[in-house]
Amino acid sequence: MNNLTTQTEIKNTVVELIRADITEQNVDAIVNAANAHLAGGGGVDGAIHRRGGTSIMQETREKYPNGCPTGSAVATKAGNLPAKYVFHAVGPRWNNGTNGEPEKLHSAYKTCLELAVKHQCKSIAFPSISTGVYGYPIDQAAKIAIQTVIDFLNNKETETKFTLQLVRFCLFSENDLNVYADILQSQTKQS
Ligand code: AR6
Repeated sequence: MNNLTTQTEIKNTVVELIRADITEQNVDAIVNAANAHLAGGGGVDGAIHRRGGTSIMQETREKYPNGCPTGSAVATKAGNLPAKYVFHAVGPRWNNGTNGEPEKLHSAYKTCLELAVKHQCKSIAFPSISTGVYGYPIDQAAKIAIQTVIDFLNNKETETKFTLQLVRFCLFSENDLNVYADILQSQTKQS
């Protein structure tokens, strides 16, 4: 696993899609698909806490005892992982799509991008938030994920503060990778 499929550049920042385990990524920040209690769980969340060690959970308990609202994200250090930071993003649980899911998913991705700039990150890796346990349909979630990144990069304001050189999506299955690749291709053609 780890086959690079698609890479494009938006205003000097590379956006790429790979099939990979996010816990192995040597980037400044990786994003966790967490829950609002920051209580740990399965999927990416389980993998990050297993490989990152207990210091990550200790830090979330100390700094964010009330958890994190859906649609937002909070930062911790990354323990034993190669990354420097973990941004714990809380995506929405799919519930027909008529309960604010698109806005919440958009805002979870956007908050992570803002945290990356705030922490002066050069690189960030995202999993496909909400499309596992939370059941968000992959094609709809991928459109929001990719469009949020494209808009954020196109709208960046001060060049001097903007450190991000790489935004990577780590997809866990070939199907997810193909869905993201089709959407990245069509959305960068339009923009
Ligand atoms: N690297 C990259 N992607 C992964 C990895 C990994 N190591 N492991 C799983 N995926 P999910 P959600 C993919 O369920 O839907 C947890 O219990 C997975 O195949 O991790 O946002 C939390 O505590 C899927 O495509 O996150 C929450 O309670 C994607 O990551 C809840 O699940 C997201 O699946 C959050 O659910």
